[in-house]
Amino acid sequence: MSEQNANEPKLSPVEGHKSEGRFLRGTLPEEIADPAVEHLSDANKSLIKFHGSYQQEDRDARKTRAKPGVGKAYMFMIRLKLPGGKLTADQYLAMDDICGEFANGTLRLTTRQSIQFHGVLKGNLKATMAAINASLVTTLGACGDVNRNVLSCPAPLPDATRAQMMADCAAVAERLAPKAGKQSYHEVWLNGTPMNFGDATDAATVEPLYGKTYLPRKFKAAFALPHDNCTDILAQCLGYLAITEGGKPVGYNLFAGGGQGQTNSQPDTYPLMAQPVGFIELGEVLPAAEGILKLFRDHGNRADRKRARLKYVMKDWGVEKFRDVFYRDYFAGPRRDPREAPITGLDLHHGWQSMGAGKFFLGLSVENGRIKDEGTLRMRSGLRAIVAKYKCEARITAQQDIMLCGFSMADRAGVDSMLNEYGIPRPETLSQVQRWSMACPAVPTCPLALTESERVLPDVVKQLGSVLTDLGLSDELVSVRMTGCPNGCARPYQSEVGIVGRGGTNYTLYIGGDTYGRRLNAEVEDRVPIGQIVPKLAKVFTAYKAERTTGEAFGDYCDRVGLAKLKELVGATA
Ligand code: SRM
Ligand code: SF4
Repeated sequence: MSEQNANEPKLSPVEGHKSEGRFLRGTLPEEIADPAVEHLSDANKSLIKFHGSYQQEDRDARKTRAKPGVGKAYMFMIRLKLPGGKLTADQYLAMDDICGEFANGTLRLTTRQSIQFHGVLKGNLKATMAAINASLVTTLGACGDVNRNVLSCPAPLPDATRAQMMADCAAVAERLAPKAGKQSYHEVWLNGTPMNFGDATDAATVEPLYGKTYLPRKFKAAFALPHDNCTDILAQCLGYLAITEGGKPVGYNLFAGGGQGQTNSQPDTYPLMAQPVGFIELGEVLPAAEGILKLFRDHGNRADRKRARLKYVMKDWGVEKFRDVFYRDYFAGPRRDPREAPITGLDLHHGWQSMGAGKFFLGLSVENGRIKDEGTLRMRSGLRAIVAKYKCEARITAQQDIMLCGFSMADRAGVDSMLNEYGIPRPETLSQVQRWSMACPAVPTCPLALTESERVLPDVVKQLGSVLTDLGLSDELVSVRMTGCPNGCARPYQSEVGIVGRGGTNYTLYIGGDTYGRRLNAEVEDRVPIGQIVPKLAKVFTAYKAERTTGEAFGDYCDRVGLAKLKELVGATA
């Protein structure tokens, strides 16, 4: 166990798993190889997350497996680490193969520009990891108490700022990746040479940023543009907002301390928006990333995992102290005030758009990020066929959507006809509310889910779409995000409508965020039965239609009229 002063709060058990885990190895090779081990020990369950995998169970199977002697249907989720959400055509096709061979036949695009495989059996874990790595994609650090997938606007538009952001995104991902942990990863999954780190090893030499106990909790970073906040940077631990002069990138406004998750039973947990720290020049991107990460490593809470995020360091210290400590102890460059650069937009990057030089990309809306074949909508087969035929690059957005990139003008008609053949809707044919909606996976895979999310949001969105059409509001941009618990994986606290699982079929209703991710919404009513969500929202939209000022967005209207009026409109019971 790591050494601890008697006056300090007791460390969380996960700190023990990390410090004794020999740089993420634990006894994973042994437990994974042993067919008699049906599920992992607690320590290995913690450590496997750093390798990009979670042990889960099929919650749908609980009823049929309730008989004595029949255990849980254990399975694993695997998450890729894909900085900026980029995949070559061959990598995309390999991931499609893998989901068919080893997982549940679906690819799940995530809110952090990645892909998850669900339903991988323990006996197939190694083969799945090997197949992923054979495509030169890793899963190391996709989960766990390290820097997670780094986000950047994936749109291949012909502008120097996005290209700079993508390069900086890759550089930050590489710099903040585990080093000794990478050797464990190789040993566990790829039959690499067993590590030889004795207890006397200087942790800071082999794992220079993290040491042997890594971070107190996960760490998240993203790049965005002021006119296109498609990565929701204010929800991140670390955000880089691009600053340009004369159309050229010159640096970034640095933000820190954003995050969404909260816990019902713990009122000192809440979503927070990231705060501006200062302006950095382009050459300071990596020192700034390291500095913020080390500040978190040293000052984050290692006793209470519910309060272990960087956002609570920011909240508890206040932004002035945070800046003082960062510039004094963690950043060698000059202290500069943030530049004036308000966030003014968020682009979903849907439809056909020019990449310049005669090339085009196509942004498609993927409902809740789930690429599957169901009925006449054969999204998985269709995307596969298009990628195989045109060898186009795939890019995943932080809004759970996908772009296919690199077509010529002559290719476009053929691609459009393949979309028709496979029943894949063009985004412009979908309702605005569907395009702007997201849901987390929740049941049946997520062990933390209190309610359904991904499987019920389509119906809610359909009903809401009809209400908006009847009110003549179908062209308005309204973001609706649903999660199966308050952890906030679909970032529901900064959308115009947030629907958060409470238990059974009841949800907490949040209203009044902003389509561009600049403001938190507010809790309007708790424990709303799912069937009442749309009727309650209809009342607010009716009032919005009657009372909005010219050009006023729905979220801005709700923010202006205030919580008391919103509660009255929905008939909140408490
Ligand atoms: Fe998340 C835990 C899914 C983005 C906050 N998240 C989980 C787990 C792994 C459940 C678990 O711990 O056992 C979920 C797996 C469900 C499943 O069956 O797949 C899960 N989170 C997801 C994804 C797949 C949701 C999605 O619809 O895409 C996203 C994967 C992103 C990725 O590729 O890396 C995902 N999670 C987020 C985000 C959004 C973001 O990062 O921009 C958040 C809110 C931002 C934040 O971190 O504050 C988020 N996830 C959480 C939390 C709350 C953490 C906290 O501070 O309290 C948990 C719970 C935890 O870590 O203990 C969690
Ligand atoms: Fe699971 Fe909750 Fe995240 Fe949804 S929000 S995936 S239910 S942890």
